[in-house]
Amino acid sequence: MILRSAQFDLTLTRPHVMGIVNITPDSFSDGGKFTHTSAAVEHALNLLRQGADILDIGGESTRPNATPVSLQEELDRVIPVIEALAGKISVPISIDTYKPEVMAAAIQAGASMVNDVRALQEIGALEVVAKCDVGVCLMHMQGTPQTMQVNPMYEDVVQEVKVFLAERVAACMAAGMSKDRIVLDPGFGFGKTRAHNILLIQELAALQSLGYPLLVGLSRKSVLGQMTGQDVEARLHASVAAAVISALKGAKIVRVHDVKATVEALKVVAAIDEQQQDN
Ligand code: 8Y7
Repeated sequence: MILRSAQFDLTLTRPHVMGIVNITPDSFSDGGKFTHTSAAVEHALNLLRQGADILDIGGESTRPNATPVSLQEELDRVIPVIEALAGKISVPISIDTYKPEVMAAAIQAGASMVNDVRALQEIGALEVVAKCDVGVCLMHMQGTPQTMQVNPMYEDVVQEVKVFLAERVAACMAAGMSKDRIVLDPGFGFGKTRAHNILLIQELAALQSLGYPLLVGLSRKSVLGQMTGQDVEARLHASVAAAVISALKGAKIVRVHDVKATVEALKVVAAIDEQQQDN
C-alpha cells in the first residue's frame, strides 16, 4: 500500500511509526513539557533519531474534556515548530488539526499530511486538503471531545465505523482527491467504551477491506489503563503491545508517543513477516 503527496511517497509494506509531538500545555501525557517552540522542535528531532517515519504535530488536545483552543493560539503553537522543521528533515510532517485555517497555514509552512480527528467534516476542510495535494488521515469519532466518553453507544461498532469512513472517503473522491492520499483510522478512544475498542482491534480486517492503509492510535490511551491498571505515564509496555497487535492485525501506521520502543518492537514484526514472504 502507498501513501503519497506532492512531497513524499511512503510504501507501507512494513508498519510505519508516526511520532506524536504535542504542543499543548493541557495535553494529558506531555503535561506542558513541550509548550515552547524550541522544546517541541527538540522533542521532534529526538523522535526522528529514535526512528519515527512521520511526525504528527498538534496544538490542541483532543483528550476527553479538554478545553478548546482558539484559532490564533493553535496557529501560534504549531506554525513556528513546522517552520523550524520543514526542509531540515526527511520525513513527512503531519498536522493534527480539524480547523481548515490551521491546515492551510501548516501546509504553507511545510506540512505534507493532515491528521483530522473530524475526518474533514469542518466547513472548508475538505477543500483545503483537496487543493493542496497532501496526504490525509480520516478518523472516526462519535460525538465531540467534550462529550464523547459520556455514554458511547453503537448497534454494531465495526459496521458503523466502516460506513462512516466509507462516506468520508466518498466525500474526498467527490472533492477530486486521489485514492493514494488517504489513510483511515477507527479512532480508538473517541466515543468508544473498552468493549468497543477491543471489538475494533479484533475486527481491524473488516476496515482493511475498504482498501486503504489503516492508522491506529492506542498509545497511552485510557483503554490500556483499564487493562493494566497503570496511570498514563506508566503505559509504555501496554502501548508497545498494542502497537505490535495493531501491526499484526494489518495497521500500516501506528501513532505513538514512545517511538524508540515501538520502532524496535515493529522491527521484530517486520523481520518475521519478511521471512514468511521470502519462503
Ligand atoms: C488519535 C489522533 C489523538 C488517534 C489519529 C491521544 C490526534 C489523543 N488520538 N489522531 N489524535 N488517531 N489519527 O491519546 O487515535 O493521542 S489525540
